[in-house]
Amino acid sequence: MKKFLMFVLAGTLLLSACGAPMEGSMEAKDAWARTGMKDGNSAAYMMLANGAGQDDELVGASSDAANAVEVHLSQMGADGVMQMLQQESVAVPAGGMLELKPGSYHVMLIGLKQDLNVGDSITLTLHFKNNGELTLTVPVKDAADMGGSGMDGHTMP
Ligand SMILES: [Cu+2]
Repeated sequence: MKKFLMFVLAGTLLLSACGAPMEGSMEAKDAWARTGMKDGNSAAYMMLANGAGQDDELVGASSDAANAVEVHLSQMGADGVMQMLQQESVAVPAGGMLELKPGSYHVMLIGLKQDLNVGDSITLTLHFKNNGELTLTVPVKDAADMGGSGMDGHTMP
């Protein structure tokens, strides 16, 4: 019986080793989220680097910090008003990067369950088509400290 257990354990270890990606995987860098008020909205930004050997897509996100989490793209509408369009999927090519930043792609946190103040952090899970999930601890920062106060995308370096 003991021998059988050892065998199962060894098999599990082997399996998890083989399940690891061979050429790295999806990484998120410099993640931060905007301050916000309970019942209001916030947005999270980061740089995604696809170190895996295949193209991937960001297909959604989830967090228990908000009632709903969506992937959005901000862009200037024909009427000169900034619009946010929900994205079903955003490509992250193999060996490439996807930058989520003010005025562009972002993870929208809709209906915050509590105030987000500078120094807080939230847990955010990104869902990918091929690389599964990536769970991040995202610090809350003042957008003004991050080089831009608005969503216009021209004030970020
Ligand atoms: Cu948005």
